[in-house]
Amino acid sequence: MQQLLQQGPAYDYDLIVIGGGSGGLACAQEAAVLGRKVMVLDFVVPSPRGTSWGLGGTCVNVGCVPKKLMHQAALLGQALTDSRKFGWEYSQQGDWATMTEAIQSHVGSLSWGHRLALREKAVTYVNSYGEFVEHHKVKATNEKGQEAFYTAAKFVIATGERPRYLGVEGDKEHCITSDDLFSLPYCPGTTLVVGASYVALECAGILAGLGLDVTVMARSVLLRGFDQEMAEKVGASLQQLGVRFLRKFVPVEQLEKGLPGRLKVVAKSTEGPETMEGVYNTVLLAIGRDSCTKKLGLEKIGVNISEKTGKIPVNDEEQTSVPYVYAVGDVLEGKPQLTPVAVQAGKLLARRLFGGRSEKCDYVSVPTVVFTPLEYGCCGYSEEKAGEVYQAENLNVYHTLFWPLEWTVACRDSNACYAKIICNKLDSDRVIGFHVLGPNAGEITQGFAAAIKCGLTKQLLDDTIGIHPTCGEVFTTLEITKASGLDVTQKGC
Ligand code: FAD
Ligand code: NA7
Repeated sequence: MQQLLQQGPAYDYDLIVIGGGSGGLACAQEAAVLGRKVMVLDFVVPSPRGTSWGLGGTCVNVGCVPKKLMHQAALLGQALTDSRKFGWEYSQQGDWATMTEAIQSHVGSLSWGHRLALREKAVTYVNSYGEFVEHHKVKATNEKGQEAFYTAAKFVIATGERPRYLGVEGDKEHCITSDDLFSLPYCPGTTLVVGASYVALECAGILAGLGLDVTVMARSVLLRGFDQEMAEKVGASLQQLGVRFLRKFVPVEQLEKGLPGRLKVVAKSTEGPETMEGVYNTVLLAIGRDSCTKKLGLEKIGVNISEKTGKIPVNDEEQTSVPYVYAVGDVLEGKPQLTPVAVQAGKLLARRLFGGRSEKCDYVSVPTVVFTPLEYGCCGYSEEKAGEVYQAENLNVYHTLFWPLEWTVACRDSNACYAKIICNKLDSDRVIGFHVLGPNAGEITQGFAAAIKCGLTKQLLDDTIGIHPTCGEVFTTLEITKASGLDVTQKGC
């Protein structure tokens, strides 16, 4: 009896993870490796258009993975154009169905791989929707509406987010979101992308890169939260690709279906009474994502969520307001919403809970990339934010436009690519912001992010010998500060 009391009540599992995406799977698998009895509940509510997918969450099924593969398809199209200058002769007909089938086949194999990995690690996977019904107890409802109940000592919420809709008549019926795009069974044709988030601009870039007629409707700035000088350059690079921008407009009226596959959109200016109309084959909404926290029964056990954002505030150990309930990934309030962040947080959480470790997830200076055809990579502060935190007079901003060697023969724009670092004069010119717009910016930024974590300064960059001829080497020879006002344009074709 004494022993039973010390052990506490017997639960079905040591840990139940709700949500089998990037964060949830990382946490569940690590806990299982550490010898714990673990269950994962994962359930995908189909999109209003009926799109659904398997285990693995957003990244694998409707996010990073299919997005990057379509980005690659768009880059290959551009490479074909360039290749003519290098003597290749090809016809340039892309086929939407072949592309999506190939991408979905890879996505399916990754999702299946996640199922196998859970089985190998003896994690119980249940394809059901989870919600708390009382302390330490969840109800799991499967596709057929059958219910089961499970208890656990600890819980991790990793339910992610889903795309938001406009709330105008006909939007759910007629519009698609990124949840639908990557497996769309037909070519979307002339497309209106609503929103100016990274998801919006990436989707616009992919479709334009694939040769479609694309318009972006942005109600205010591009890429809110990112460095605005870079955001405008990303916009300019999309315009060069043929993307049209309708700035400061929002769709306000009914999206009515005209002839088959033709949607009429009425939009209103955000600055005056002006309205405009357009007809598109496809309207893709990328106006933000809502956290999947509202139907989790959190109120039944007292887990606080932010009323405004629906997100879950946690302490620096990812613990919610209820001590035995933790949260990781996109549902977290105020944390970067990226797969590697969710994975790192999930893994470290399991190690702290069950492995006697103490390392916490470091959410500072997380690098990220916007995968528009001309990629934009960044790490650390935007110029605006650095100015707010350190005051503009305490910053040295080094910058240059650059012309990738690969672009010279192809005669591409000599002033589209841009490199910028923001350094703190009061701290040995330490690099506190890193920004690059150019080919393979993701690959470039990853390496410099490690250097920034090690305390990179301008002097260390100057002391680094470049790799020639690369785009990344531009950061080892930066000489011109913005304050000097010197010309950074490059001579082109
Ligand atoms: P998710 O991966 O979203 O997983 C949550 C899972 O929980 C889902 O399977 C969901 O169906 C399930 N679920 C929800 N509620 C319940 C419930 N009650 N019961 C059971 N299951 C439930 N990040 C990058 O790092 N790089 C990129 O290039 C990138 N590109 C992106 C592109 C797009 C279009 C989008 C939308 C996102 C992209 N992201 C990218 C972000 C990345 O996908 C997310 O940060 C990441 O998937 C978050 O992981 P998560 O575990 O929090 O949630
Ligand atoms: P964000 O970063 O929240 O951006 C939302 C964008 O959509 C932004 O440009 C908004 O403009 C715009 N928006 C929002 N509501 C509307 C309406 N009603 N009409 C027109 N435009 C609108 O969302 P993301 O799509 O990037 O998703 C965030 C997460 O997705 C990310 O962190 C990853 O996890 C994946 P605004 O700037 O507010 O004027």
